[in-house]
Amino acid sequence: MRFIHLADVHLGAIPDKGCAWSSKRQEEIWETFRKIIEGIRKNPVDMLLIAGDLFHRQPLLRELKEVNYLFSTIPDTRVYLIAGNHDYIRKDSRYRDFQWSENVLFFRSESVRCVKDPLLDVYIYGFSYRHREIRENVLEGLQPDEGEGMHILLAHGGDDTHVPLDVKALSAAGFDYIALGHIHKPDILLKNRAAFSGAPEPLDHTETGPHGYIEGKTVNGRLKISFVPAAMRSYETITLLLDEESTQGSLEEELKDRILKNGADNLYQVLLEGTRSPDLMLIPEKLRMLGNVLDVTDHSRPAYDLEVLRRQYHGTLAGDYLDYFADRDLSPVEEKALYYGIQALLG
Ligand SMILES: [Mn+2]
Repeated sequence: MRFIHLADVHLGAIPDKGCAWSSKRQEEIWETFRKIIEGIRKNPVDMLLIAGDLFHRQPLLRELKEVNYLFSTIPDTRVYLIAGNHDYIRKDSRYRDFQWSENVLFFRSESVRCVKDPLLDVYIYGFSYRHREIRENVLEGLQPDEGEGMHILLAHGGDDTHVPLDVKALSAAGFDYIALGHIHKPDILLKNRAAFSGAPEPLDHTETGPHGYIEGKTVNGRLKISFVPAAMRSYETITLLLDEESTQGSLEEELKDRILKNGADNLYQVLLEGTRSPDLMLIPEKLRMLGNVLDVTDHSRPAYDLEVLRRQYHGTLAGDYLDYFADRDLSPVEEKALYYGIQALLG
C-alpha cells in the first residue's frame, strides 16, 4: 500500500502581492499541484489524502472543475479530501453540491466520519470545516473502529482556534497514521505515525526551508513515511556581514554572488549585520534590485566608539546628545536614530 499525503496547497493564493514575481507564484502553486498529480498518474498510489486548505479561499466552480479533472486522470487512486479553515464549507460554498469524480471521497460533515477503502483493509476518518474556526477539540476521545486493518485519520488544525488536537493521544488511541494539515512547515510529529505535510509551495517569507508532501508506504506490513520535496522555489535569508571596508559596490557584488549560488529563482530576505564605516551611505534599494529580494533589513551600525566620542565631545551639543542616549535600552529604531543623529552632528 502506498499513499501521498498533501495539505495546504492553497490554490488561488497570490503570494507576495505587489512583488514582480507574485502572479508567477500564483501559477506555480497550480503547477506544482498538477505535477504531483502527474507523478501519481505515472506511478499510481493507492490513496491521495488531502488534509484541508486545498484552496486558499472559497473555490470557484471552474477551480473545482479543474481540480476534479485532474483527479479523474488518476482513476486508480482514491482521493480522500477534507475542507480546512480557508476553504471551509460556507453556506453558499461551491463545495456543497459539487459532483466529484468517482474516485474522490469528500468528507462533508463537521463531525468525524469513517469510510472503508473499497479495495484495501484501510479505514479513513475525516471531517471538514463548515465554519471559519473550530475552537473545540472535536477529536477528543476519538477511537478507531473495530475493523481489522489500517486506520488513518485526516485532520486539519492544531492551534487554539482550529481544533486544538492532541496528536499523541490520538496515536495512542490506535490510529496508525494521522495525516495533518494547517501548519505550512512540514513536520513529522511522530515517526511513521503523524505528520503535517506542510504546503507544497511556500506562501510567504515566514515559510522558509523545503516544501513538498509526505509519502507513505507499507514495508512488511509496517507503515513508513517520508517527506518528498516538491516546491519550485524557497524563501531564504542571506546575511551580509559588513565591516569597515564594505562599500555599496562590494555589498552588491557579494549579494549577486550569494543569490546565484543559492538559486536565482529563490526569494530572499537580506539582512545586513556587523559594523560599517561611518561614512558609508548605504542605498538598500539598490540591493533590492539584484534578484528576487523581498526586503533588506539593516542591522549594521557605523563603527563609532560611543564612549570615546562622549568624552571627546563632552560639553558640546553632540556630547549632550550622546549623554541622552547613554545607558538606555534602545529599540532598533532608537538605535538608528542615535546613529543618524551622530552622523548629522559630527558630519
Ligand atoms: Mn489552515
